[in-house]
Parts: sequence; structure tokens; C-alpha cells
Amino acid sequence: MSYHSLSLEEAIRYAANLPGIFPENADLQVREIGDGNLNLVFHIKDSRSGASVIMKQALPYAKVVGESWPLTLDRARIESEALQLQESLCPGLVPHVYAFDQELALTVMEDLSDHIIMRKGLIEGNRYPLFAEHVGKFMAHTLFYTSDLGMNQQAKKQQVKRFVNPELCKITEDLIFDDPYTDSSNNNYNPLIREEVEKLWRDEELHLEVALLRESFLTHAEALLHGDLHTGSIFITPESTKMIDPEFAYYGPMGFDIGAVVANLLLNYAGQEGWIKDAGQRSEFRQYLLDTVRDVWGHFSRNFVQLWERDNVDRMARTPGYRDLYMKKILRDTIGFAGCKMVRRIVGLAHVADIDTIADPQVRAHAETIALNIGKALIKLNRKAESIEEVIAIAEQYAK
Ligand code: SR1
Ligand code: MG
Repeated sequence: MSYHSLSLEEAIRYAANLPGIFPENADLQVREIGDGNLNLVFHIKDSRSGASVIMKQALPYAKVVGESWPLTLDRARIESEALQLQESLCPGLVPHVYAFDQELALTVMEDLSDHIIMRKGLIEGNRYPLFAEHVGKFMAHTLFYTSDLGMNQQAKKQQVKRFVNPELCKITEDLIFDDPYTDSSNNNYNPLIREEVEKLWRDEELHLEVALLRESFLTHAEALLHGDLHTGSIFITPESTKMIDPEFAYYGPMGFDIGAVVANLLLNYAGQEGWIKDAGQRSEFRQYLLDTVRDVWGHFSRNFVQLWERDNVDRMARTPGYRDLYMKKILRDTIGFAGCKMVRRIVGLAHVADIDTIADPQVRAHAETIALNIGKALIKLNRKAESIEEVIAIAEQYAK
């Protein structure tokens, strides 16, 4: 079938013909549930047996903007290959891919409807005690085993080729590392914080740090990143965590993924201004979020160091002192990228519901200012950082 976006009826017919998923007499029901910025997502369920799948189809443009912003369909291949590679490195932490159709840019995968999108869960005030352990393990394994530390360096170069993803990287380069720092027509911010935004545009000390982080994103092919690991790309329950949507996957700096997780926890932290009215309860939930930031870094770094000790393939990486410097660099990158990812969600094109759905514009402006201040402080800290505790201290300082 040549590429066209599937109607609901076509999605049902396609699913009915998938080998080994639904019984012959299936009574398939379909819903389009895509709420992201880029794709169609069909949920297909047999009302008789209860069997279900997700079919995700890439559109040839960015849904968030419209057909005026064309976008490669190859991202669907990248996403399905990344999911399969991540599953091989980290079983149980990503949805299983049943099939991929290159022509239709369509991936058929495990239905995770018993999970909820983590961003939604956090907005509802839920806590996820296993999240830090799961995401820390996911990042340590996927980043270590796709890097020059964990795989043969020639094979890695071949793998880099499979994951060259220029159009999706260009979105990140513009939306995260450029637009927010100038008066770009792509920007989108609450007029009540215009003064804060103008300060951002004039802050040359900040621009220098962002330029260096942007250079790292452009040039440091350290490991295969998920590339968009925010809390909207995570399906969760108290017991289970699944990283989804790696269509931005490419070879880049490891701290970009870890920074995405940290930033999105802190965006929710800032957004609590609008969600929990009682000051004591708000401060308790915020404490939980900061503990999670600390634990994400802790689980990631402990897992990564363990893998380094056990499975490192590079003799030179055993040089005394090298590992500690490497870990410090990942920490510093994590902090810098986390800052950039906070600023972009306040000033840039695409925002987050944790803050955007706060109904009162004044309260929203307050939350936005907290996020912006934390983001700027993290960017300025990045090259000097020594410990994740400095991130916690910054978050506490600006939420007072
Ligand atoms: C045009 S796409 C906007 C954003 O949505 C995705 O989730 C990425 O974060 C991207 O920057
Ligand atoms: Mg996405």
C-alpha cells in the first residue's frame, strides 16, 4: 500500500490482517488517540478477546503546526529500530514492536493502555516509587551499550549511520538551542512574562553557555539517544515504566537524555504552583520530585559505572582517572541540557501541560517564572557543577 494517512476504517482493516495478533472472528474497535505533536496513534481492540495493539503512523508534516511544516517519514523507521534495539538492551522498559511497515511509516506495537502518560500522572499528584530506578537503568544501558565504551568502535560507526536523523535534530537545534534566545516568530510565551523573556534575549553570559551546549548536541556522537525523553514520552504505573516515542533518536551527547528527564520533573515542580493549593502539601510533593531528580542521577550513574567496570570494551577507558572525568562531564551536560529544556518549554513553540493548563494567567506566570529562573541557573551552572545536589539547591531557591 503506498503512503497515505490511514482512516479509522483502513486502520481496522490493516490490523485485522496482521498475522498472529487477533483471532479470525475478532470484532475490532478503533480510536485515534494521538495527543502528541507529530503522529497519528490508533488504539485497536478486539471487544471479544480483549486483545489490542497500538498502530502509530508518522504524518509527513508536524501535526502541531500543520502541513506547512513538512517532516520526513523516515523518523518512523528510526523509531521502530530504536525501540527494537532498546528492547534488546533493556527488556521490559519499552513497548514491544510487532511489525513495521516502511511504506506506510507505520509501527505496530504493544498496547500500554493500562499505563498512563507520566506527565498526566504527575499533574494528578501521583507518585511513582520505581520510576527513578527504571529510567536510570534504561538510560545507563541504552547509552553505555551504544557508545564506544560498550560496543566495538567500528560497529558503532556503522550504527551511527542507521540513526542519522537530520530533520528531527533540526527541530531540536531550532526549538531548544536557538529560538528561545531571540525574538523568533516560532516562540510562544505568556505576555505576562514578556519582561523576563526580554531579559533572556539580552543575557550574553547565558547565550555563550547555550552555544556550547548546542555545539555538543551538534557534534558529540557519544551514544544512541532516545532524543526526546520528556515525561510525555513515558508510560507509567506504580510498578512499571515504559519509554516510548524515540523518533528523535540519533547519536548525541548522553546528558541530553538525562537532562530531559530532570527538566521535566522540574517543570512539574514549577507547575505545582497551580495544582496544589495547600502550601504544606505542595512543598511535600515538590520534595518528592526533588528526591526523584536525585535518585534518577543516582541510579543512572551507579548503573553506568557498574557497566563500565564489567563490560567496557576499550582498554584506554581503563586509564586511571578517566572514568571519573567522564562521569563528571555527563553530570555537567545533564545539568546544562536540563536548563535548556526548561527554558524552551516556557518561551519556545511547544509547551508542557504541567504549566500550560494552569487556568489563572497570573498563577501560570508565576510558575513560568520559577521554571525560567531554574532553567537559566542550571545553564549557567553547567560547566562548574560538581554534584546533583546543586540542582536541588537551585530548585529550592527559586520556588521559595
Ligand atoms: C514540532 S515538534 C515540537 C516538539 O515536540 C516533540 O515532543 C519534541 O520535543 C519537539 O521539540
Ligand atoms: Mg513524541
